[in-house]
Amino acid sequence: MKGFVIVGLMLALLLCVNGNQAMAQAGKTAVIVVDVQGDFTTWKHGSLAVPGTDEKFVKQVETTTRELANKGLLIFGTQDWHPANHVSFYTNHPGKKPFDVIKVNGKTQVLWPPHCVQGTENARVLVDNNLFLAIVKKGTDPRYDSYSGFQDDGGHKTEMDEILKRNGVTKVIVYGIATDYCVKATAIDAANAGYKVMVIESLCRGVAPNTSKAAIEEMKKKGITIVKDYDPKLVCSF
Ligand code: VGL
Ligand code: ZN
Repeated sequence: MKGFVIVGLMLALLLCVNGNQAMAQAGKTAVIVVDVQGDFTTWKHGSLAVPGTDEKFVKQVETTTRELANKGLLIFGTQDWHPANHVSFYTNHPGKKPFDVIKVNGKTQVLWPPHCVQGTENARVLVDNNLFLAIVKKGTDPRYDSYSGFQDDGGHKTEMDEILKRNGVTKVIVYGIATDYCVKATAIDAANAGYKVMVIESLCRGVAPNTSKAAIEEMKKKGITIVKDYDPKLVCSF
């Protein structure tokens, strides 16, 4: 009896150390690193720099992502990738200022400084691109914003869900920029699509403290697990 227990524990440990795909529970765990791009960072003096996004933060994201990749988790990224005439840029709305909120076709739209313009230096993903199985681009339609890595405001889906399913993923760990916009939208869409979701708070940064706090609460209400820090044990039991 004791022997069985010990063997069982060792097997569980082995499976965990070996990363993905435990025995009975089918389904793998993936990571979605959200929009860690130059324009969202103070490090690269981005046009929409989010507080607390210095080089140290980005390196911390990269180090943890590499560790998770080494455990066998599948790593995905999202990349905000706007055409120059994108609806979310205040410069495309005469008379408007950055962070003004307007209605476009009945939808609320925050107007941002131009950012993550396709093929510009600060649209780059700053985390080692070789870590990613795929980087999913979003916000490519000039007419619609897309905080979520799964779909835009027009309801057009990215390839994210398809790729996750193709890889047998049932659980996702989400972190990146910004807590109150793209991290929130991506985590909630993942939960709505049926994935089990965990968000690592210390690997996220938000545009503003109040909206970030509200975002954490909203995600919790959706059944998303919020953890403060990355801890290998938490990932094992997830
Ligand atoms: C984002 C505002 C505009 C984000 C993207 O990545 O959170 N925020 N576009
Ligand atoms: Zn954007």
